Amino acid sequence: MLIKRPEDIKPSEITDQSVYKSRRRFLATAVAAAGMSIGGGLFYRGGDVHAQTAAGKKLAAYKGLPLGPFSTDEDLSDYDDVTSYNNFYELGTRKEDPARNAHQLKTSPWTIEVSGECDKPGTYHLEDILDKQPLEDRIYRLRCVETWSAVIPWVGFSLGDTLKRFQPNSQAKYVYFETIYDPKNLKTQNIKVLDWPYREGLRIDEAMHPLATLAVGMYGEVLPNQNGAPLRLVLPWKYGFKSIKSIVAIRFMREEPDTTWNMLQPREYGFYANVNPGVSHPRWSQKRERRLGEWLKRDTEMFNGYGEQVASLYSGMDLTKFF
Ligand SMILES: Nc1nc2c(c(=O)[nH]1)N[C@H]1C(S)=C(S)[C@@H](COP(=O)(O)O)O[C@H]1N2
Ligand SMILES: [Mo]
Repeated sequence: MLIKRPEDIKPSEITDQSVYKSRRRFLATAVAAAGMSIGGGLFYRGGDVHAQTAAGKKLAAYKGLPLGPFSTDEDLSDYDDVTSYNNFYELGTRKEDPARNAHQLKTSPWTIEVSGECDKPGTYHLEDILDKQPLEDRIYRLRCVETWSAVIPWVGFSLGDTLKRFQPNSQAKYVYFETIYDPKNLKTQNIKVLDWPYREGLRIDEAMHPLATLAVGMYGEVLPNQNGAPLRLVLPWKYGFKSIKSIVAIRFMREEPDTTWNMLQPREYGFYANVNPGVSHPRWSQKRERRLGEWLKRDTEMFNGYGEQVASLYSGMDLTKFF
């Protein structure tokens, strides 16, 4: 498969997103005129945005994908909000920094170093991984620990199926991920705001869950750099910090790996980080959340609303202890 990276896309080709947005604006205006309310993202379903583009126009990178498992039909968050309000400390620590510094991240070429308890370790090109994985539109919620949330149509594929290709052995109880370390270009990595590189981990059964996603795009397009290009995790039942961006290394491990936020503040951020309105962050309640683009807060759901799918992973565990 030929992967379209942002720098390969000519300006004349970047039409889909603007068509998508202007169409939404048009419909929003029409509905407002009719005296009704409207939510975001009523019009994006499994790639049909692209069917709406004018004939002959270049289509976005990822179109007409099947809808992935457990996708929500809630209103989508606005593309502009999702790409301008980010946590990505490699590109700066304020929410507006990652969009502004996005150019600091060089996403081509991109390789992923696979190591540890597996039979097929090695250096894999991103293209090679993508060649083997059927892409889907996976419309999942993302809930940040700072109590904002979003509904995003990710373009992604199964983390578990990808990991199986590397043939983890019976010692592989955990899997560890690492983000790019490139202080020459990623200027914030010259400051010790955290112990670079950013790192995350999962228990192997969590990683094998069908909701666990590797994403390469969103809204039918290649991932913008500020959202974790070219390859990131999406774990919709966990707080956002588990969804590590711009992954360059995967390691199968026997022991629970170190994880960035747990290393920084173990009292505040646990290894599991499952969305749980019943367990407060020491400095704030986790009971409510604000959807990007909305004013009123809404109640946060256990496991971010994915309890039916994932609760069994944690049966018998005290989730106030393993937070
Ligand atoms: N490498 C890396 N990954 C990261 C982060 C980061 O700072 N660096 N921030 C995390 C946090 S706290 C959140 S809430 C999500 C935000 O993803 P988004 O910007 O696409 O909404 O990315 C996560 N992944
Ligand atoms: Mo977060």
